[in-house]
Amino acid sequence: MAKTVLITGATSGIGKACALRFSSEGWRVIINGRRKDRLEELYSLIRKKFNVEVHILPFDVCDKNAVFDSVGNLPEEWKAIDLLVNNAGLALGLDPVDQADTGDWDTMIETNLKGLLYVTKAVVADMVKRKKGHIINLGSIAAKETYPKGSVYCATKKGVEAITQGMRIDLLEYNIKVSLINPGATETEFSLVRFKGDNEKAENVYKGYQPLTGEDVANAVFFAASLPPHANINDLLLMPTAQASANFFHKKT
Ligand code: NDP
Ligand code: 8X3
Repeated sequence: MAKTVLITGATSGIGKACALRFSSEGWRVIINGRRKDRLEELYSLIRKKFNVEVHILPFDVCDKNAVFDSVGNLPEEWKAIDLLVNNAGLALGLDPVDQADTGDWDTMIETNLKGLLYVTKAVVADMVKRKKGHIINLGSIAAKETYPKGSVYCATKKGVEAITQGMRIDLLEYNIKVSLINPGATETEFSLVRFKGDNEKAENVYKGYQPLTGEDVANAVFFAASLPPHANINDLLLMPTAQASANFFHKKT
């Protein structure tokens, strides 16, 4: 029987690459995001390329009722989820605390922390019953090091790290694995979202060196999901070779 993965934030970047990677390996995939048109495109692409089962589950992870309704009302054949990839997330703005937009803070905290918690609670209930499952959370180098002008985004990822550790302890008795994958700079729509559509600023983030791709991160997520039942990746930091830490890059000028 093919395994089933639910991936949040599969309309772009790392989440989309995960959906393609898992489906290429024969997994059944449940794809989430707010942009339904993109989910429909991805649905068609996966069906055409890999001919595996796909289920579209559009919801905003911040909308508690939508999360619990969507997951609670999954069709019977999609209810048993083997793996949850908590990937939906974002940074908004790159500003010192005295100048940052409080609305940006709210959205990052709502999405990266509360959204991840709602989806986990909705999905884990069935894993607990079945005493089986795996949750992979997307952290970041930002969970390991706070960088200038990024305090709240970094705090949310530090929070994801703490939540991951807590979940691992709480879910231990139910045989549920909990992993954290922390990428460094990865070229996706992340910076375009952070800089609110400013293409030039977004492109500058990845100039002069080779960043990770969504596929690089999806490979790490798939590796974590592929270990035998007795082994778990607790915490993995995956960086571009040209990035030594949050702030040290070897860039060609
Ligand atoms: P993208 O912007 O390319 O993708 C983000 C995804 O999250 C989109 O599919 C978006 O879908 C989804 N998303 C955002 N908000 C919500 C929401 N409220 N409800 C549901 N889905 C949502 O960025 P990445 O692929 O780079 O980011 C994926 C994860 O990886 C994030 O958690 C990010 O913090 C983390 N990360 C990224 C790094 C990078 O350098 N790119 C490095 C380290 C970690 P939609 O808009 O359709 O809802
Ligand atoms: C995204 C990468 O370096 O902007 O988590 O925090 S970074």
